[in-house]
Amino acid sequence: MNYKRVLTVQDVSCFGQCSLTVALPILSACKIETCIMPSAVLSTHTAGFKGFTFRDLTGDMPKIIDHWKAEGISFDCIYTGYLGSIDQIEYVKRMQRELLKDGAKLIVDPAMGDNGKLYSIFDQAYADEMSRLCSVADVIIPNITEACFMTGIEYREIYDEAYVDAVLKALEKTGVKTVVLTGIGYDSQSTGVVVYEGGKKQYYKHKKFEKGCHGTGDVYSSAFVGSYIRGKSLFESAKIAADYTLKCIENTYGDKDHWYGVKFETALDSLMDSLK
Ligand code: PXL
Repeated sequence: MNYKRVLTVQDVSCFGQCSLTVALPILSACKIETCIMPSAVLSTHTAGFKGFTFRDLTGDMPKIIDHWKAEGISFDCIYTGYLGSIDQIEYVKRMQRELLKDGAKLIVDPAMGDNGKLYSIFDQAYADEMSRLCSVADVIIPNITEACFMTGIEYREIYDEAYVDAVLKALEKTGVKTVVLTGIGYDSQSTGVVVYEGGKKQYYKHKKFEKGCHGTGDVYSSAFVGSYIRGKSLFESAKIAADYTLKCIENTYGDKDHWYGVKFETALDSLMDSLK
């Protein structure tokens, strides 16, 4: 097996099953060496908890980059998720220039909003900077909310294929190359993922649960990156990640005490099976 090394840049939410506490185990289960650059340390994630702590680690980033450079450490992929500040986006661009091996990939999950709104700590200036990062990435994994904030297209809850085409074209106009657009559904019972590259669009439709679960974006992106870096095609990876995320939701649904995340550990065996 071709053993690959990924660097993932996102926060540590100590409680709440998202970002690094999800990405690290999922990528490891995909048999990928996984290194981390923590963007911030929070006591919990910011969606539903009150009074969470937030320690910004922006200042550590250049020192960690310099040390890795001095040690000759480099990566086959950099995968970014929730970042703590605009300055961190600049550091990710530096990591792309200075820490990626030749031909390695930058995969960006903008991880800044959902359901038509930005997460509490972000604003339009952050979304604009994130858009600039996406334009230099190899693959981006936005949901429709994030795509709208990056393109200026009005967010809609109900839409048709023409609307999604307009969003994809607008992303392309910003310089984006390859898009895995998540949470796209054209009827009330289904949702799915649109994969767009070089003017070609593919759609994987699957079952929709009535209520969304927190943290599924991070679960999806981590499984996508794991599968893609293990050598599966873009579309196959999008499907594998969707099937895995669905299983995680199924295994969590109905447990009212588990509102803050999904029990992603319970479906890791199926993800590993799909990579055999
Ligand atoms: O799942 C995205 C995410 C990651 N990290 C933190 C968050 C969120 C979403 O709210 O608050 C800290």
